[in-house]
Amino acid sequence: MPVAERWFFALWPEPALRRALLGRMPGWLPPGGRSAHGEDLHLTLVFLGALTSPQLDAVGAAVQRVAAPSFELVLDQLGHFARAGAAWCAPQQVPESLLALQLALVEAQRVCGLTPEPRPYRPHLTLARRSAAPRAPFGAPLRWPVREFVLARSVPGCVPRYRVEQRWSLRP
Ligand code: 2AM
Repeated sequence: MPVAERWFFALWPEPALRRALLGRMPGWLPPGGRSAHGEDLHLTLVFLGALTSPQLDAVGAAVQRVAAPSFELVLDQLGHFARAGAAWCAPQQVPESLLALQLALVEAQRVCGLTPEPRPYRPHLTLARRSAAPRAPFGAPLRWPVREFVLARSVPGCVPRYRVEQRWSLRP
Protein backbone atom coordinates (compact mmCIF):
# COMPACT_ATOMS: atom_id res chain seq x y z
CA MET A 1 0.00 0.00 0.00
CA PRO A 2 1.44 3.46 -0.84
CA VAL A 3 2.53 5.64 2.10
CA ALA A 4 0.14 8.58 2.53
CA GLU A 5 1.34 12.17 2.34
CA ARG A 6 1.18 13.82 5.72
CA TRP A 7 0.41 17.49 6.18
CA PHE A 8 1.51 19.91 8.88
CA PHE A 9 1.68 23.60 9.72
CA ALA A 10 5.19 24.80 10.43
CA LEU A 11 7.63 27.66 10.68
CA TRP A 12 10.14 27.44 7.82
CA PRO A 13 13.57 29.08 8.41
CA GLU A 14 14.90 31.60 5.92
CA PRO A 15 17.97 30.47 3.93
CA ALA A 16 20.42 32.38 6.19
CA LEU A 17 19.16 30.67 9.36
CA ARG A 18 19.05 27.33 7.56
CA ARG A 19 22.70 27.79 6.57
CA ALA A 20 23.65 28.74 10.13
CA LEU A 21 21.96 25.61 11.51
CA LEU A 22 23.52 23.40 8.87
CA GLY A 23 26.95 24.88 9.57
CA ARG A 24 26.65 24.00 13.27
CA MET A 25 25.06 20.57 12.94
CA PRO A 26 28.32 18.63 12.40
CA GLY A 27 29.66 20.05 15.66
CA TRP A 28 26.42 19.45 17.56
CA LEU A 29 25.53 15.95 16.46
CA PRO A 30 27.25 12.74 17.55
CA PRO A 31 28.25 10.38 14.74
CA GLY A 32 25.86 7.69 13.61
CA GLY A 33 22.54 9.52 13.30
CA ARG A 34 20.65 10.46 10.16
CA SER A 35 20.93 14.24 9.80
CA ALA A 36 17.97 16.15 8.37
CA HIS A 37 18.40 17.49 4.86
CA GLY A 38 19.04 21.24 5.07
CA GLU A 39 15.87 22.07 3.16
CA ASP A 40 13.79 19.96 5.54
CA LEU A 41 14.68 21.88 8.71
CA HIS A 42 11.48 23.33 10.21
CA LEU A 43 9.56 23.83 13.42
CA THR A 44 6.20 22.04 13.39
CA LEU A 45 3.23 24.00 14.72
CA VAL A 46 0.47 21.44 14.19
CA PHE A 47 0.69 17.96 12.72
CA LEU A 48 -2.42 17.22 10.62
CA GLY A 49 -1.56 13.80 9.17
CA ALA A 50 -3.12 12.38 6.01
CA LEU A 51 -5.87 14.62 4.56
CA THR A 52 -8.54 14.11 1.93
CA SER A 53 -8.93 16.82 -0.69
CA PRO A 54 -12.11 18.24 1.00
CA GLN A 55 -10.30 18.26 4.36
CA LEU A 56 -7.40 20.13 2.80
CA ASP A 57 -9.80 22.74 1.36
CA ALA A 58 -11.51 23.08 4.76
CA VAL A 59 -8.18 23.57 6.54
CA GLY A 60 -7.16 26.23 4.00
CA ALA A 61 -10.44 28.09 4.54
CA ALA A 62 -10.24 27.87 8.35
CA VAL A 63 -6.72 29.31 8.34
CA GLN A 64 -7.91 32.48 6.59
CA ARG A 65 -9.44 33.46 9.94
CA VAL A 66 -6.13 33.16 11.82
CA ALA A 67 -4.71 36.63 12.52
CA ALA A 68 -1.47 36.52 14.50
CA PRO A 69 1.47 38.89 14.98
CA SER A 70 5.09 38.39 13.94
CA PHE A 71 7.52 37.47 16.71
CA GLU A 72 11.11 36.49 17.28
CA LEU A 73 12.40 33.10 18.32
CA VAL A 74 15.79 32.73 19.93
CA LEU A 75 17.18 29.27 19.28
CA ASP A 76 19.58 28.48 22.09
CA GLN A 77 19.01 24.92 23.27
CA LEU A 78 19.85 21.41 22.10
CA GLY A 79 17.99 18.32 23.24
CA HIS A 80 16.97 14.77 22.48
CA PHE A 81 13.76 12.74 22.42
CA ALA A 82 15.23 9.42 23.52
CA ARG A 83 12.30 7.20 22.47
CA ALA A 84 12.17 8.70 18.98
CA GLY A 85 15.97 9.00 18.75
CA ALA A 86 15.51 12.60 17.60
CA ALA A 87 18.14 15.26 18.27
CA TRP A 88 16.68 18.76 18.17
CA CYS A 89 17.24 22.44 18.76
CA ALA A 90 14.69 24.80 20.28
CA PRO A 91 14.11 28.13 21.98
CA GLN A 92 14.43 27.94 25.78
CA GLN A 93 11.98 30.83 26.07
CA VAL A 94 8.81 30.09 24.13
CA PRO A 95 7.12 33.38 23.19
CA GLU A 96 3.41 33.78 23.98
CA SER A 97 2.88 34.70 20.32
CA LEU A 98 4.15 31.30 19.20
CA LEU A 99 1.80 29.52 21.60
CA ALA A 100 -1.12 31.74 20.50
CA LEU A 101 -0.43 30.96 16.84
CA GLN A 102 -0.15 27.26 17.57
CA LEU A 103 -3.46 27.30 19.49
CA ALA A 104 -5.21 29.19 16.69
CA LEU A 105 -4.07 26.51 14.23
CA VAL A 106 -5.22 23.73 16.56
CA GLU A 107 -8.60 25.46 16.64
CA ALA A 108 -8.64 25.60 12.81
CA GLN A 109 -7.85 21.88 12.82
CA ARG A 110 -10.66 21.20 15.29
CA VAL A 111 -13.32 23.17 13.36
CA CYS A 112 -12.47 21.02 10.34
CA GLY A 113 -13.38 17.91 12.34
CA LEU A 114 -9.75 16.77 12.68
CA THR A 115 -8.41 15.43 15.96
CA PRO A 116 -5.63 17.48 17.57
CA GLU A 117 -2.47 15.80 18.84
CA PRO A 118 -3.09 14.87 22.52
CA ARG A 119 0.56 15.30 23.57
CA PRO A 120 1.69 18.65 24.98
CA TYR A 121 3.20 20.97 22.37
CA ARG A 122 7.02 21.06 22.48
CA PRO A 123 8.34 23.42 19.79
CA HIS A 124 11.58 22.13 18.26
CA LEU A 125 13.44 21.61 14.99
CA THR A 126 14.50 18.01 14.46
CA LEU A 127 18.17 17.95 13.42
CA ALA A 128 18.73 14.21 13.18
CA ARG A 129 16.90 10.93 13.65
CA ARG A 130 18.23 7.61 14.94
CA SER A 131 20.64 9.83 16.81
CA ALA A 132 22.17 9.88 20.26
CA ALA A 133 21.85 13.09 22.28
CA PRO A 134 23.84 16.13 21.14
CA ARG A 135 27.00 16.43 23.19
CA ALA A 136 28.15 19.94 22.32
CA PRO A 137 26.96 23.27 23.73
CA PHE A 138 24.60 25.30 21.50
CA GLY A 139 26.99 28.24 21.22
CA ALA A 140 25.79 31.75 20.46
CA PRO A 141 21.98 31.97 20.24
CA LEU A 142 20.49 32.15 16.75
CA ARG A 143 17.78 34.78 16.26
CA TRP A 144 14.81 33.92 14.06
CA PRO A 145 12.44 36.73 13.09
CA VAL A 146 9.21 34.85 12.33
CA ARG A 147 7.11 36.64 9.70
CA GLU A 148 5.06 33.77 8.26
CA PHE A 149 3.89 30.22 8.75
CA VAL A 150 3.43 27.52 6.14
CA LEU A 151 1.44 24.42 5.27
CA ALA A 152 3.82 21.64 4.26
CA ARG A 153 3.51 18.00 3.31
CA SER A 154 5.79 14.99 3.37
CA VAL A 155 6.65 13.45 0.02
CA PRO A 156 7.32 9.77 0.69
CA GLY A 157 10.55 8.46 -0.73
CA CYS A 158 11.92 11.90 -1.70
CA VAL A 159 14.92 13.90 -0.49
CA PRO A 160 14.32 16.57 0.66
CA ARG A 161 11.37 14.97 2.33
CA TYR A 162 9.03 17.94 2.79
CA ARG A 163 7.45 20.50 0.44
CA VAL A 164 5.98 23.87 1.39
CA GLU A 165 2.59 24.16 -0.30
CA GLN A 166 1.19 27.42 1.07
CA ARG A 167 2.41 30.42 3.08
CA TRP A 168 0.57 32.92 5.29
CA SER A 169 2.08 36.19 6.50
CA LEU A 170 1.95 37.18 10.16
CA ARG A 171 0.98 40.77 11.05
CA PRO A 172 3.97 43.18 11.06
P1 2AM B 1 9.38 15.53 14.53
O1 2AM B 1 10.33 16.28 13.66
O2 2AM B 1 9.61 15.75 15.99
O3 2AM B 1 9.28 14.07 14.17
C1 2AM B 1 6.29 16.05 9.84
O4 2AM B 1 6.27 14.71 10.18
C2 2AM B 1 6.49 16.91 11.05
O5 2AM B 1 5.38 16.74 11.93
C3 2AM B 1 7.73 16.60 11.85
O6 2AM B 1 8.31 17.85 12.23
C4 2AM B 1 7.23 15.87 13.06
O7 2AM B 1 7.93 16.15 14.23
C5 2AM B 1 5.85 16.45 13.22
N1 2AM B 1 4.92 15.55 13.92
C6 2AM B 1 4.20 15.87 15.01
N2 2AM B 1 3.41 14.86 15.37
C7 2AM B 1 3.67 13.86 14.52
C8 2AM B 1 3.17 12.54 14.40
N3 2AM B 1 2.23 12.04 15.22
N4 2AM B 1 3.67 11.78 13.42
C9 2AM B 1 4.61 12.25 12.58
N5 2AM B 1 5.11 13.51 12.62
C10 2AM B 1 4.63 14.30 13.59
